[in-house]
Amino acid sequence: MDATLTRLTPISARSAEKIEACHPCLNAQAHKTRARMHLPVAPACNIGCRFCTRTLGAADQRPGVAEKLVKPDEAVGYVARALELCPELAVVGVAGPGDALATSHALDALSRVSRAFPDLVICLSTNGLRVADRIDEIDDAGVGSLTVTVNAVDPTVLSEIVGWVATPGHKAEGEEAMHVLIDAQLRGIREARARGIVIKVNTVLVPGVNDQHVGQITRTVSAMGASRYNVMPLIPNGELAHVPAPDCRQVEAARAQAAGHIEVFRHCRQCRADALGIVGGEDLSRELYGDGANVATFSHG
Ligand code: CLF
Ligand code: SF4
Repeated sequence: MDATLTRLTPISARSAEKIEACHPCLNAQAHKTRARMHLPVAPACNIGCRFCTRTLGAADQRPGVAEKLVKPDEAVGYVARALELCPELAVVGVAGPGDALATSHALDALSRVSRAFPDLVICLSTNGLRVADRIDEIDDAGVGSLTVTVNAVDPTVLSEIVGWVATPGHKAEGEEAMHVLIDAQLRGIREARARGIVIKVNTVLVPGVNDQHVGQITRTVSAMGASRYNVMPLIPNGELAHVPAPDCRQVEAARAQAAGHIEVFRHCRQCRADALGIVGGEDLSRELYGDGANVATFSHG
């Protein structure tokens, strides 16, 4: 194992090389030794994924669940407590319950955290609709790693996965709306990369819809500047509850399509929106957030 990972040396914010070496969702070695926490601060979303169900419940172990929503001015206190519970903490991220950029909550919270804890990597996971037009705020908040969920780069394919897209003052459906989302995602990836932010793309793999499309997705996002790729098997829910989840063979086939175009991350555990701990290890979220009422939630990692 790389000795630099076991020493848990501080990470200076926004050094792409250091972030890639120390981020548990970007590096298979760091995955074993460094922890991440999610602040469930994003209350709303601006697109309608057909598989998304923001349901009640603290018990489910899947994206889409958190114990409670946290307010931006509570974020620093939660991170301080998380560092006590989990000294391996290296990354503080927002991955839900809604979209991190649909409201101001996530960037407000992360901005406070990056100023209070400059050695922690700041991570943001989003559907990508607002990355390009909020890039200055993202930069100012100290975001070092960004995940954009790109489920298709073809509007026809995407319209089977996403029902609607809302831009300020306008909510649209159909392929034209999907084109708006894809265009925003690709511009966002390009602009974030230009700011030195490390970019991972997630795809929710929907059998029979985008499982033959992964090569095209990864070719496209890699050309825009993404450096990591993660296949997230569909958890059948909502309008796509009737679609069976992909099996291991289908997930591996998707990863194989991606492999020639981008580095593939293989250790994702489809975290909750309030996860805390080493990925795959003990989840400490109940110790951190366990005092609140349940609310409708979702996340996309
Ligand atoms: Fe969280 Fe996502 Fe940042 Fe990681 S999770 S916002 S990039 S710090 Fe990681 Fe969890 Fe998989 Fe996400 S294992 S769901 S890939
Ligand atoms: Fe929004 Fe994420 Fe749910 Fe899609 S999965 S509707 S982006 S919260």
